[in-house]
Formats: sequence, C-alpha cells, structure tokens
Amino acid sequence: MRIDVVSIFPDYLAALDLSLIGKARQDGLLDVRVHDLRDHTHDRHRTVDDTPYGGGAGMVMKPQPWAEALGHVVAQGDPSTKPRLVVPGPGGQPFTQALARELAREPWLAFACGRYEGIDERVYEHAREDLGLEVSVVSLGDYVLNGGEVAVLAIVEAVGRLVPGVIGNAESLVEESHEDGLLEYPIYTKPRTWNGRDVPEVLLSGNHGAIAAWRHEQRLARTAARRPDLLHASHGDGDIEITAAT
Ligand code: 6GU
Repeated sequence: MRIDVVSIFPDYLAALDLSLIGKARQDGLLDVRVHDLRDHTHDRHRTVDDTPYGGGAGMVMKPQPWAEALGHVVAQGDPSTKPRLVVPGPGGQPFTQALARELAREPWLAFACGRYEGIDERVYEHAREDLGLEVSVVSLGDYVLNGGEVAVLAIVEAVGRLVPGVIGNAESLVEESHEDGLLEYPIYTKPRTWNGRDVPEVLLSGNHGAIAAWRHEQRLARTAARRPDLLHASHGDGDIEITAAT
C-alpha cells in the first residue's frame, strides 16, 4: 500500500519509521511518503493560512498550497491510479475498526493534515471535482486535537496492521477488541501468584470449554461496564440487527 501524508509538521510523522509500521516500510509492504505543505508556497514567509471570510476566531488554511501539494502527490502515480484522500478532523465520520478495514483494502491513501480551524472548503471540492478523488473526512472521537498529524499516526497504525503481511500472525487480528463488537477479556501471564494476587483458577484448569465460557462472560461484563453502547449496536451490513450480547 502506498501512503502519502501532507503536513506543515513533517517531523511529526517521523514515528512512522518505528515499530511495526517502520518494519513494514523496510519490508516494502508500506510505501510511506511525507510531504511538507510549505514546499508548495511561493512567498517569502511560506504562508499557509489566512483570516476567515465572514469573521470568527482562528485562521484558515489557504487553498493554493493545498491544491498544489495534492496535485504533486497525484502526479506521482500513474494516470490510471488515484489515492483516496483522507482528511482528519473533528467534524468527520467516526474512525472505527470497520473503516480501518475498508481503508486497508485501498492501494493508495493520501492524508491531508489540517491545522488551525481547518482547510478552505474549496480544496475538498477541487479534490473531488477536478482531481477526481474520493475524499473522506475522518474523526478519531468527540474531542479536539490541534491538527491532523496525531490522527494520521493513529489511522496509519490501525490501517497498516491490517495490510496482509504486516502482522506475522494473522490470527492475532481476529481475537481483538472491536473485531466482533465486544471488548477483549482480561489476560494474565506468569507468575501464577504475583503481589498476593492469583491468576483466575479457571485459566489453570486446562478445561478449554470452561475457559472459553469464562472469557465470553468477562467480555460481556467488561463491555457492559465500559461501553454499554456497543451491546446494542448493529453489526455487519445487513438489515438484521444482531445484538452482541446474544
Ligand atoms: Cl481526526 N483531527 C482533529 N484535528 N481533531 C480531532 C480529530 C481529528 N479527531 C478528534 N479530534
């Protein structure tokens, strides 16, 4: 998968050299390219923002550097392929495991990191109508970050680990929180007694049926306590509502 990221703080994305994603880049599974938006300005001050029409607090990112940067990214691919453009922002659709799976199937993603109050709306229209890109505005949750960079780190990590080959043991991907609508069960390792606390007896029993039943109960209890909203969420894409608790 190819991933382009445009930002005024390219150093923020240095973390993509590390850990699993860094390894996947070394292995040639992910081709990540980070671009400095200011390389597409032409004034002495390398200006990327200006005051909002209609008034209001904060600054708005100017359309011209964005149009040029996106044109530069698109021009790097062959004419038949285009990236899906992901713009992180608190006003976007929620980023979920389902969306991560969807994005992991794309051959090419481009991320536009906004700062300040956001990017001039005409950039989105330009990307869709003139460049022919599918544009998705994506939010990590109901709180405000200062810019899209931290969100891109999260999204690329969540998506990158779903790209075939990035995680050696594909089985570890299925037994995870949010893969089937319930949170994960509690886990333990050696020693059997630590700090006066014992590992739950059932896990030492060797009774795989009992262990599976205990883990399922734990998942339900934990989901009810921490994320009751998940217990009544509909799953899948059909018209039948399946309740996770059943
Ligand atoms: Cl994706 N971006 C910004 N700037 N703030 C956020 C967010 C994203 N998700 C939640 N808050």
